[in-house]
Amino acid sequence: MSSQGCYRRTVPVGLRLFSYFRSTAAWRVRIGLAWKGLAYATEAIDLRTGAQAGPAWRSRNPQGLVPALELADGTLLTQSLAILEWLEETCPSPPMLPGSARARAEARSLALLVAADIHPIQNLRVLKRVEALAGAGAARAWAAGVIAEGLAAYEARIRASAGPFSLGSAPTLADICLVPQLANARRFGVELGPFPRICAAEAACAALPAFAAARPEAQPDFEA
Ligand SMILES: N[C@@H](CCC(=O)N[C@@H](CS)C(=O)NCC(=O)O)C(=O)O
Repeated sequence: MSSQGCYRRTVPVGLRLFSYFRSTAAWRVRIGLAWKGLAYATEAIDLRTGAQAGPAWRSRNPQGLVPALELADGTLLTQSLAILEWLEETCPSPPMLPGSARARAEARSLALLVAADIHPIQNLRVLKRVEALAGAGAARAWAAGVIAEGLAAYEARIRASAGPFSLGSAPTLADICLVPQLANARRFGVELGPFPRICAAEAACAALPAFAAARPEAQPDFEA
């Protein structure tokens, strides 16, 4: 874990993260920022009130989603994985990606398993549509089902790799996507017993200050 980060070396001052404490995509970016030791301001977009869909936020991000990271020059970066890759390129140390091209592909593949194949089909707007079509119970069952199916694949992918993290002795982009997704798994009642390697990776991450700082409970907009 970086104690000094590279804030003064390569990244301009004035980073502002548009976030929501419970957003798992924003949580990924919060881990990345903390991992790099970067200071930033938080601007909350309250998903419970629908602020993400209002004209004020959509005029900044037409997708109506969080997170977004505003740079000092006013540029707004969107999409959590794009933001994390920007952080990695502009602030390479400490790394979020492994040293070899093959290992980087594995880390990105696991990150995408979560961020592209699990999360988008259980996010708020999708669950609202499932609920409108089939009721609240169906939305919860839908979320639990797609998360459990995705985590089963993730568990199988990392079972043979040395721990304690998803891909060995250091956390990567894969863990940065995995940890927030597990909060959603618990929220929707997914049984995590069948995923011992995933739980071990989560426990290893929880011991790191960057992961602790990014938890929803540690955010300025947190509400129980
Ligand atoms: N692919 C996007 C996903 C962003 C996303 O779905 N964000 C959720 C919160 S985790 C959101 O803003 N949901 C609002 C909605 O669905 O209306 C990313 O990785 O940044």
